[in-house]
Amino acid sequence: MHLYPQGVSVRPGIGSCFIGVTGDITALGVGAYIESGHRASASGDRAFDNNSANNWESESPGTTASYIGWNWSAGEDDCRAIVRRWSIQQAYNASNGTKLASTAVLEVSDDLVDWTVVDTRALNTSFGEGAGPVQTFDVAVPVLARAARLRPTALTGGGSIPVWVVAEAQFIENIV
Ligand SMILES: [Ca+2]
Ligand SMILES: [Ca+2]
Repeated sequence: MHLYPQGVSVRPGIGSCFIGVTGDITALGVGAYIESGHRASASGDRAFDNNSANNWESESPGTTASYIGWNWSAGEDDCRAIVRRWSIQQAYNASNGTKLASTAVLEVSDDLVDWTVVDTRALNTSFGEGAGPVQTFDVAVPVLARAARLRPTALTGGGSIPVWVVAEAQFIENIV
């Protein structure tokens, strides 16, 4: 007979990584970034380099299929994570030199083919030059998965074709 101590958190699922990590679980040496594409000199690593002074910029033109994310099962890694919280900094729909509002969708996947929407948030784009605020959101019903990504629900543009710009993205496992 085994007795289990009270108050010990038992995670659902098998192969969950980052147990006990309450912060950012991107760029911890496990997995790799994923992206739909990028403009020249604005590759996906820029969304995860903890430097808000540089940005990932989607392929041009960007679409609602444009995304930036993280795969915890890339290469020889085989991890799954529960993204309970995520943050984004300085994300906007860029068009013709203007920062337009955007809405981000958080999706997770176990096979990087079928994606499930787990959160949708309108982003604050009312900032001027320089780094915008870090916006952090909780996921109401977190799902264990191998990968997570963020993409815009719409991209609009005036005089030039739109791109989606993200200075920093973080996927956070929070057991609190
Ligand atoms: Ca980070
Ligand atoms: Ca950056």
